[in-house]
Amino acid sequence: PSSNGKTNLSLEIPTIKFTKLFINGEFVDSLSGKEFETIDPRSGEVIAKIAEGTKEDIDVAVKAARVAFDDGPWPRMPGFVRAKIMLKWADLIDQNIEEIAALDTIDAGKLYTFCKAVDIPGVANIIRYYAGAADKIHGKVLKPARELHAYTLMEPIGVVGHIIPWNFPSTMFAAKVAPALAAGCTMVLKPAEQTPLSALFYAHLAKEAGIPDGVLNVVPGFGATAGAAISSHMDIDKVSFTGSTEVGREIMVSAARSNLKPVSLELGGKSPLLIFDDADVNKAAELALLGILFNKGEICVAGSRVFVQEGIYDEFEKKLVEKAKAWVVGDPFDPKVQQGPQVDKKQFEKILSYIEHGKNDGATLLTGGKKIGDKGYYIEPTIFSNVKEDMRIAQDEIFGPVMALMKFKTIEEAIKSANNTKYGLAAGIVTKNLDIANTVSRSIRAGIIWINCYFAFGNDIPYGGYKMSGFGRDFGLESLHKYLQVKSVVTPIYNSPW
Ligand code: TXE
Repeated sequence: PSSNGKTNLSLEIPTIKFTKLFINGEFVDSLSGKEFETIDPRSGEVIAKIAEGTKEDIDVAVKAARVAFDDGPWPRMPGFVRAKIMLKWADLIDQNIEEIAALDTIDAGKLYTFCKAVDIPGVANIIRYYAGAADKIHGKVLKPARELHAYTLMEPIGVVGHIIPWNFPSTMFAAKVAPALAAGCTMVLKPAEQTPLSALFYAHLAKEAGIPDGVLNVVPGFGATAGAAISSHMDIDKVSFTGSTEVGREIMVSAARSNLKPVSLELGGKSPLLIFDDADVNKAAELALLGILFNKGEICVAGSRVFVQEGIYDEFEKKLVEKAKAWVVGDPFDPKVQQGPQVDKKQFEKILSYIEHGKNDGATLLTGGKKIGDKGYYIEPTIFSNVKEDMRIAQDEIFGPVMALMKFKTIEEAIKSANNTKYGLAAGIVTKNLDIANTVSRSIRAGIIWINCYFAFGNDIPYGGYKMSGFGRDFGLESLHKYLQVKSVVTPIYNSPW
C-alpha cells in the first residue's frame, strides 16, 4: 500500500486478552470447543482464535439473560442506580481508549487515530447519553371519557438479541446495548465474525463496572448458526439487527416463524448526494469524496451515488478526480493514512467484482479501479462517470470506495433520480438556496437528510431506514423506546360503574 508516513506499527498492536464467550459474567469456552480465526485485513494473517458460539451456547446465554431479567436486580433497580453503573462503565472505557481503538484497527482495518478520537470515546458518550435517560422512563396518566383511572407503564421489553456488523464494531455495540440497558432489559449480543475483539473487551469492562451477571452476554460466532439461533429463539423477546438487507429479511422471517418477536432492522443503503449549481465546487468535491471514502466506503450511509448539476459538472469532476488521486491509502495505524484495507477477503472481492461490472456495463472509469499491493485488502479510491441509473453500480450496495457520478439538469430530475433506489437510509444536499434545500429534503424518502454536510451524527439524532433500508431507529430516545413496551392499567374510580 502507498503510505506517506513512517510509523513503528508494532507499538500499536495490543495483546489480545479476551477470546472466549462472555456468558453470565464469565469468559467461557464454547460447548462444542470450536474456535474460529479472526483476521487482520492489513495482511490476511490470523490475529487470534476466538471461541465459536453456536446454538447451544446461545441457549445458555439466553437462559442467563432470562434469569437476570425475571429474577435479577437489573430491571428492578431505580433508574439512577442503573445509570450510576453505566456511567462507571463509560469511565472505564475512557480509561482504555487506546487499547480498544487498536483492537478495532487490527480487526476491521479502521483508522487508528479516528477510532481513538471518535469511535471509542463515542462509545462512552453513547452509554452516558442513555444512562441519563434511565431514570426518566415513565408512562402517562390518561383521562378516559368514563369514570376510570387509567395510566400507562413503560416496561422493559425483556431479553433482547442484538446482531451487529463489522464496519463499526464499537459504535454499533454501544448503539444497541446502551439503550437496552437503560430500559432495564437483559441481552445477548453477537458481534460480527470478522470483528469480535472489542465487544469482548467491553464485556470485561461491564463486569468491572458492576453490571450484574447475565445482564449482558456476548457470544461471538457465525450468522447462520449463532445469529440464526438468536432470531429464531423462543425465549428472546426482541431482536435488533444491523447488517445486509438479505439477512434482515431472513431475521424477520425467523422471528415471525418462532415467537413473533418484534424486530428492528438497520440495513443497506445507496444514498444520493445532490450537488446544485450554486455550490462551492471545491468544498462540494471534498464532501463528496469523504462521503464515499470515509471508513473505506464500508458505511451504510455512504454517499455512493453523486448527482451534480450540469452547470458545475465539468469543474466538479476535475476537482473530484484530483482529490481522489491525492487520497492516501495504507496502513490504518499510520496517522497520515486516510483509508485502510477493506474488512476481509469476501468484501474485497465483492468490491473488485463491482468495479468490473461498472466497466463491463459501460461506465467510464475516471480514477482507481485496482487493488493496491499483494498483501492485505487495499483498494484504490474509484470513481465512475457516465453511469446510467439502471447499472448495477448505481443500484446495488457495493460497500466500498466506489462512487457512481451522474449529471442532472433540474431539481425535479434530481429528486426523481435520488429516489430511484430500493433503499432509503440517507441523502445529502449541497446548496445555499433555502428553497431547494427545503423542497429536496422533504421529497427524498430517507431516514436522515444532511444539508451542506455529510455523516453528521449525534447521540440524540435518530437514525434508520425508509423502504428496504429497514425500520426502527438507532440513537435518540426513539431507540430507547424500541426496548420498552407500554402496559395500560385501568381501574374504576371509587363507586363509579364500569
Ligand atoms: O453482512 P451480514 P456481511 C451489507 C454490505 C455488505 C453486505 C454483506 O453491502 O457488503 O451487507 O456483508 C449476521 N441470521 N452490510 O455478509 O451477513 C452476521 O454474522 C442471523 C451493510 O458481513 O448481514 C453479522 O453479525 N444473523 C451493513 C451480521 O449478521 C446473521 C453492515 C451482519 O452480517 C445471519 C454490514 C443469519 N442468517 C453489511 N447471517 C450496514 N447496514 O451497515 C449473517 N448474520
